[in-house]
Amino acid sequence: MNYLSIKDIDSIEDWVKEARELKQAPLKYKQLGSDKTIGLLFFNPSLRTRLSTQKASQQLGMNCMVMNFDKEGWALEYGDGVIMDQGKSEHVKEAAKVISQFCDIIAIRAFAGLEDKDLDKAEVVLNGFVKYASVPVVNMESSVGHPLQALADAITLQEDKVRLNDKKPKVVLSWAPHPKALPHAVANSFIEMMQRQEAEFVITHPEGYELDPEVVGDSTVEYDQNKAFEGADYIYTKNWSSFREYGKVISKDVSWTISEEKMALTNEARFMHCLPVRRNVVVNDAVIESENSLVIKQADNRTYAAQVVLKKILESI
Ligand code: AN0
Ligand code: CP
Repeated sequence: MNYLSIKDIDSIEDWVKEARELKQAPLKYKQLGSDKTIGLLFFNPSLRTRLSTQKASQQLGMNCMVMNFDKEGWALEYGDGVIMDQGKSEHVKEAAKVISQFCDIIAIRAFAGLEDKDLDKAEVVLNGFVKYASVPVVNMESSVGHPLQALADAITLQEDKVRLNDKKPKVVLSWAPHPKALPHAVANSFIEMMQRQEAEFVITHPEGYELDPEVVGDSTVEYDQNKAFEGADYIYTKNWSSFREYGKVISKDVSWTISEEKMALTNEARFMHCLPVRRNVVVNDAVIESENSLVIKQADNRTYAAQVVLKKILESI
């Protein structure tokens, strides 16, 4: 069993329930992973994913090895039949097989390059490992998805929404400005997760920031951020670069920054963000520091999202 996208979850409701049970008793399955090893391979930086996945594996009794592949590993080739006389020292065909001998599970972080849409959609790194590894693979944010984040977000929403007394929540995914071009992965997986929730779900962004139509499907898109925020119970904020003008920053419009004035348009909405976040660019200090900010809880739930995923994989091997 691999965990590559939200599609690998058979029942989000059941997984969230199980994650919340693990949160109550994190060491209950300490025997399950004894004598098993997970290898976390990072091709990009991380704080939360790295520490929460490590912690989750340890709470399941596993050994955990972490490798910053971009800095410590050989530069990998992924193409078939390539004459490797340039910068790449090793092929994923060997690397994945070798790592599979040391690890019972391989987890990979490899962001989108944001230069070539087709290359990113092909998930060259993640799928290279899936193809040539002989052990299960976990996605710790790939070119097009961040399913551990979206599962943690589902847990956070489930915990918080009790305050709404069974009212169907209005959840808004809002683009916000950012100086650098960022990937679509977090937004994509959040959308895929929300499409499977009982909620009124609205995506809002400036014109030109439409996400992959294959992901958005028939989800509602509202170009007027103020209108989208009306009556919202949750504002989930994320910057992403343009998908159409692939990887480009086409607007840094600060009127999209999440401010107290914007939050005042909502139904006392809770503010959510996956972190890391640039303060006073994406969200103002007052909003992220307010009592309605869930960002620290979201990060905490990353441990239990990872733990339920690893538990299910361990049970399958
Ligand atoms: C990354 C992104 O937007 O995909 C990771 C988020 C979890 N963020 C940055 O690069 C700032
Ligand atoms: N949210 C998240 O994945 O954070 P890191 O990039 O710090 O792991």
